[in-house]
Amino acid sequence: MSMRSLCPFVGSFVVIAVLVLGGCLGTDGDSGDGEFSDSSGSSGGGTGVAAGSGNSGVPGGGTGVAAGCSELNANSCAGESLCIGGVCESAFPRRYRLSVFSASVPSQKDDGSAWDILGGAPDLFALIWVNNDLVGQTVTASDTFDASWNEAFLFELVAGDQLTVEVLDEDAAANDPVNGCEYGTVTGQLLRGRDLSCATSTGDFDLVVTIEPN
Ligand SMILES: [Ca+2]
Ligand SMILES: [Ca+2]
Repeated sequence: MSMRSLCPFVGSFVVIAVLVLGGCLGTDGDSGDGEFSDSSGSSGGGTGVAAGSGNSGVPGGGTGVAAGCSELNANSCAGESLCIGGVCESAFPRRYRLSVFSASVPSQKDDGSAWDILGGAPDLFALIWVNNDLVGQTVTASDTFDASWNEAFLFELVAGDQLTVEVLDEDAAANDPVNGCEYGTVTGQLLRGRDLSCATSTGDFDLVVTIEPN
């Protein structure tokens, strides 16, 4: 697929120190490289270590917490692993459930024209790509700038896979690309966060996506 210029985007969702790397497929040249201050090696995945070893105030991380990871704490496992049932498990290969919840899109195209002829609102749907394989497509939400889908898709991820969620405006002639989240090579760190949402820095586009082991 011929995509627009890549516009890296870092969405920081500081929910219990969850860091999510998301990339937007925008045409605006926002920059912002992923800078994870505590990417590797800072995990408290050891045994018996009280949660809250991170520097961001993990709630409930008092002493006396039993050994084991927490699915709510993206720092409680490390490397290419994620917390499943209180245990750090290998992230790959593994089957995942990706949920596409909603998207909000700009009121017009980048060139200032309306999404549809006669000024109509777009007809939005999302595509989920693993590498170059289409693994999911939502239904089309017609004539809206704020789509809600609440659809989930199951697929396997292996190490090195590239993941993208793309939003388009369905048209009779040719679909208009809108934007999306491009995650690049999927990592354990990305998956530990569970939240794959992304947004443009201008706030005129956002996409709410989650992923969890299935
Ligand atoms: Ca259109
Ligand atoms: Ca329309």
